[in-house]
Parts: sequence; structure tokens; C-alpha cells
Amino acid sequence: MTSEPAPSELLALAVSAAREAAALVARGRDGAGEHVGTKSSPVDVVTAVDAASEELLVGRLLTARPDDGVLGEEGAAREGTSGVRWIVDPIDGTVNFLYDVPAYGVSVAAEVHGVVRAGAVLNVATGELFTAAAGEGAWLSAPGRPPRQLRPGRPPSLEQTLVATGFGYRVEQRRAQGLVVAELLPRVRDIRRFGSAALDLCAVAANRVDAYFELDLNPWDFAAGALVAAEAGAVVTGLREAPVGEPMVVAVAPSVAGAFQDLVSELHP
Ligand code: LIP
Repeated sequence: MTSEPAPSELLALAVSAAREAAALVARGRDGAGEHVGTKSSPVDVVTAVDAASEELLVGRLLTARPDDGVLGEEGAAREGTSGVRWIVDPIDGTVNFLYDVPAYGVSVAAEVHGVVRAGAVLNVATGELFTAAAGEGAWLSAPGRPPRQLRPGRPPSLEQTLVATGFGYRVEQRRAQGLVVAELLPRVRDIRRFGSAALDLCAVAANRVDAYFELDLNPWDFAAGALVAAEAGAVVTGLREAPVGEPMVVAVAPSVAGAFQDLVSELHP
């Protein structure tokens, strides 16, 4: 029985692979619109850069750790034998990438026997790197600035809570999600829709928003960002205390966690 790798060792590999993939994504930005396909709907886009980034990530991770498993947004799926599985989003925020909106990231998480133990989210446009290793806190490294440990905010009430959210790609799903936001907006400070679940979760960790919720995400959207938020000290759950991602991801500053979870539950009967 091989011993479990240290979270810090997995994080170092995640960061190294994410940096290489981010450099590839950055090089592909100006030609992003040249090879665009769609997936679940006409607005669920995938570019050739998404696929190339995932291919690079899988290659780097499995070259370094050939017995690991992997799951990626663009189709990478491999069972491993080591107990470690990499969960990767080659570009989270693909629509932002396509429009050159500076909020798209490479997300790499390492799961050990089903529990995420290390995560890295790198905003390609800004160079901001959000990292977390289990039990070691969450950190932000930004170009030209010293690394800082992340902590969520402490909003005093729901009315002072800035909330990020996101929407699916299917019309009926979006109609229902729009109705939820219409009910939620008068009861919180304001809404932000950045377009990347991974960066939304890191925003909670970095006190850039106070809460985030989103339905029907895929594991690659939130695996790394959820660890960053949790290691920063945010409350990270699913809907009504279900496991994260079932069927929703909720991340919220502890000072309003109960009230916000009650509000989200009320709006999703
Ligand atoms: C995106 C998520 C975002 C969600 C978008 C989309 P993608 O992932 O990060 O939170 O609202 O609909 O799913 O497709 O850009 O990798």
C-alpha cells in the first residue's frame, strides 16, 4: 500500500501544470474565435484552445504521476490505481475567453481517495494564482505583489452581502435561474456574474464577494475553487447542507452563512 502523497506535493504539480496550460491559453487568445464548437447548447462553446490546454494538462500530470486517474471537461477520463485523481478544467470561463473578458482560468484539483486535497486556479488574463492544500490555508499570488493568505469577508447581514452566481447554458434552465435572481436581488447588497465558477469561488476566499451559489455545475468547474474557499474559511456546501455540488455549490462568509443558506434553500424549494 503506497503512502498518500502530501497535499503540498500534489499542489506543486498542479501549479506547474496550470502555469504551462495558462501560457498555452494566453498564446491562443487572439485566435480564440477561429475554431469554435458548441456542446449542450448554441451558447455552450468550446474552442480548440480548450482541447489543447486539456491535452497539455493531462500529459504533464500523468507523465509525472503515471498511475493517477484524470477527469477533464473536454473528455479526459481515466481510472488510475494510485488513489489520486486529477480533476481539470482547461479553461473555466470559456465565453469570457472568447470575448477577451479578463476572467477565465485554468483549474487543477487533486482528489485523493475521493477527497480534494490540493487545488490551483490560475486566472490567465491577470496572472493571479489561487492555491490551497488541505490543512494549509488558501493563498493568492499575484504578479508584482507578495503572496497573501486568503480570508472571506465578514458581512453583518444579508442586506450587506455581495453575491456572485452563474447560469447554465440551456434556455429553460436560464429562465428558472433568472427568476431566482429576481427574488434574491432585493434581499442582498448586489449581484455579480463573473462567468467562471472557479474564479467565483476564489472571489469568496479573497473577500471580493461575500457569497456564491450556482446550480448544476460539473466537478471540474468547482473542485479546485471549492477547496480554496474552504481553506480560506468560507462555509462551502451543496443545497441544504448536501455535499458540495449536489445539486448546487454554495460558498459563503461564515458571518452570514446560516441566513444565506436559508435564503438559497427558500428560493429552491
Ligand atoms: C462556466 C462556469 C460558470 C457557469 C457557466 C459555465 P465553462 O464554465 O464556470 O460558472 O456559469 O455557465 O458553465 O463552460 O466556461 O468551463
